[in-house]
Amino acid sequence: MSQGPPLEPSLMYSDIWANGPAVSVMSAIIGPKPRVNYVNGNTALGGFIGARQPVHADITWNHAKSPFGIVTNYYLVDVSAANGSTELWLGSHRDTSFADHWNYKPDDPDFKVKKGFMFGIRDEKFEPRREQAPPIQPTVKRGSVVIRDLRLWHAGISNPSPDPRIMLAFVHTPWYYECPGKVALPEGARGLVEEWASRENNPVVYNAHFVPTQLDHKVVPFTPNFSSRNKGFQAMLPDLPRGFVYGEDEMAD
Ligand SMILES: O=C(O)CCC(=O)C(=O)O
Ligand SMILES: [Fe+2]
Repeated sequence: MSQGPPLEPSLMYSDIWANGPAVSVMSAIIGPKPRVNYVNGNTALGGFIGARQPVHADITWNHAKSPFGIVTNYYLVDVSAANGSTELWLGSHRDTSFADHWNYKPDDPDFKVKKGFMFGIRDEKFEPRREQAPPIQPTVKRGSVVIRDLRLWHAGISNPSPDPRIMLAFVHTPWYYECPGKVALPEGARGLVEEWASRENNPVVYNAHFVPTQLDHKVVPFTPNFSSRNKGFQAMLPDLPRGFVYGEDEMAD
């Protein structure tokens, strides 16, 4: 289930929405005052065996080969392979590009066979990688955060335990990247957001779209646009097709 955290200011805890140590690490990688462009969560309901997502990165377009996006995953329950912790391909972000993705060549006959999932890493790419560094399913304590590069290959794995596995996800980009992704928040959260942006230690800036009502986190639209609008940044991207950007391109059928 794709379901974000409640958007009620009294439940928007600063140690998750603006976690100091996580922001400190991210600021060292992508620059000061990281921008938050996306807030969501993945709940793997219990009682499922054998199902999995294809290996993918949360990217569907031509991207840079240096760090430009960081995801923080906060765990609200203890996780391990026993309850479907995310499969992670450690190090895969260090030498990857859009050419590793299926939709780099959408007319590829192999890709057409895979209709039903549009995106993901090409099989011929992840098999050699497995020989070098096979994927892991981490064991993580409730209340911990896993920080990962947006380019990292990973996959959701079904949760065979009886209880839901709950993980929150926040996507951050550098200030100069000009990412259009906005987080819909209630007007009542403006004070919190301003405080996080202006605090002395580890400020973090929400690219927020404030609405004058309460917001039901269960029905906010899924808008994962992590692309850059900075023309200079775009000009240094690898010479590859543009790919698909959510909210800007039509989904192929
Ligand atoms: O829930 C998970 O473990 C991973 C989900 C995921 O990677 C996704 O939906 O893009
Ligand atoms: Fe993902």
